[in-house]
Amino acid sequence: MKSLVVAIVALILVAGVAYAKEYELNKKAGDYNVLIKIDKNPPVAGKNKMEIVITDASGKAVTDAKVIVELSMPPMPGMPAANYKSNADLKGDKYKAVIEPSMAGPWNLAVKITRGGKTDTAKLSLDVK
Ligand SMILES: [Cu+2]
Repeated sequence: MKSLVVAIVALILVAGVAYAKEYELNKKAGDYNVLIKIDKNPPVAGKNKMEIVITDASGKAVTDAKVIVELSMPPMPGMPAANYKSNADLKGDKYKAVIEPSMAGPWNLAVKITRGGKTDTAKLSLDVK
């Protein structure tokens, strides 16, 4: 009986972790390490909440940068190129933004970090469902 309870608890934990799994990716932008999290995995057409944690070469959180998120899709048959830009706002030591891809498909995401007059960019591609 005890082992059954343990097995059920383990199952619930595994299911919980699988359910809570968000999109997460580490990227480099110049000397910065950029941790990108999206609340939906895979990201979806429509609203997705994004969280960005920027750390410098020494691992210290960067909180004095201007961060812009650019989302783009190259033109395709029946659709002109799409480009969206939004500011990521600092909350605590995280930058938060909402991205809204207008359709499913491959999107390019650029996180532009401007600090001390210099801009570094982390780029990634998103497979939006
Ligand atoms: Cu398209």
